[in-house]
Amino acid sequence: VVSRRYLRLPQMRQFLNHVREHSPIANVTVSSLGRSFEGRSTPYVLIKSKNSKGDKMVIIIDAGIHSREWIAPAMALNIVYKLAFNPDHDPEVEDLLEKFDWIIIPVLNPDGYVYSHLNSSTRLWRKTRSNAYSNEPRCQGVDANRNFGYQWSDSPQRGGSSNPCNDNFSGPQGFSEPETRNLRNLMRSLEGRIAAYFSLHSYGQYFLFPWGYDAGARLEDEDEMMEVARKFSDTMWEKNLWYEVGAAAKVLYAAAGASDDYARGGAGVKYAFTVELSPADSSPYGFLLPSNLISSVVDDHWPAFKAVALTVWDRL
Ligand code: 0X9
Ligand code: ZN
Repeated sequence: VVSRRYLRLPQMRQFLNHVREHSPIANVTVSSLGRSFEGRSTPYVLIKSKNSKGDKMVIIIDAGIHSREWIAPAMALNIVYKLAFNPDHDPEVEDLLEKFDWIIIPVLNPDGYVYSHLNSSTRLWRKTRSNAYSNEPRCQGVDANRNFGYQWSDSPQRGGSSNPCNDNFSGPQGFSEPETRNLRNLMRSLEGRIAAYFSLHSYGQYFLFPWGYDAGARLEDEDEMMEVARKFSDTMWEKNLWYEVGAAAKVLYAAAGASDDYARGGAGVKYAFTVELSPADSSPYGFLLPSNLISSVVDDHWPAFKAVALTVWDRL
């Protein structure tokens, strides 16, 4: 693994620069998607196979939309590591680099991530750190996963809120926040090239696809999405980890303005998923997954991501 601890943002940036300079098998670029509310750059990594030319279909993986879900950025960084260094000498990695270009955004909400590392009283911060809608410190921030502009709604029935003090505050309108616009702009720039999108969250062990905005909305290709999703849960089950799969609003709860719905409905990405990583719902750890478990989470989950990517390739 990259680290047996949860990295802070500056350490992550260092790691990404290291990867850029030293990957033996891939051309790695590290750029910024744009700035956050507090002005931080949002690094993303583009990984292309060294022995291939031209633009391919892209797989996008993001994490850290919610700052307290630390295992998600850790998983994303380790995916960068697996792809750029292939430490296990895995022929599937070579294959996946031939098939796709990979874009990984380890922390889409850098302000929140930094804040959740500040001290133990801010550890469970979920939102961004915008102070545009309230002067009260405890009411800062927008829930970035309620702020994407597809079927955006701030109604509580759809998992949102118009109250800045609420943890699910949707913002005043879709894409009011720089953090969500940063991902939107990337997806726009790759129009037609995005084969799959994975948004990493925690916790509960759910592998979800759209729609999430309303439990009554059904994808016309839900059966196909279910087949692809089962690749993930079947592969996890080989590690004795149980994942529940299905449409987000049905399996979990309705939540409008999430990134998966925007990817599918706004950016036209067929295979758009939200992954609620470990621990399981029943675990007492919740968001506070001990760092000594990072390496097993990474090694347990990587095969399932590979399996879904390969299935997506077969179906393109
Ligand atoms: O509520 C969320 O944003 C996600 N769960 S979390 O516990 N990580 O906050 C689930 C989002 C699922 N996708 C949609 N509802 N579209
Ligand atoms: Zn989340």
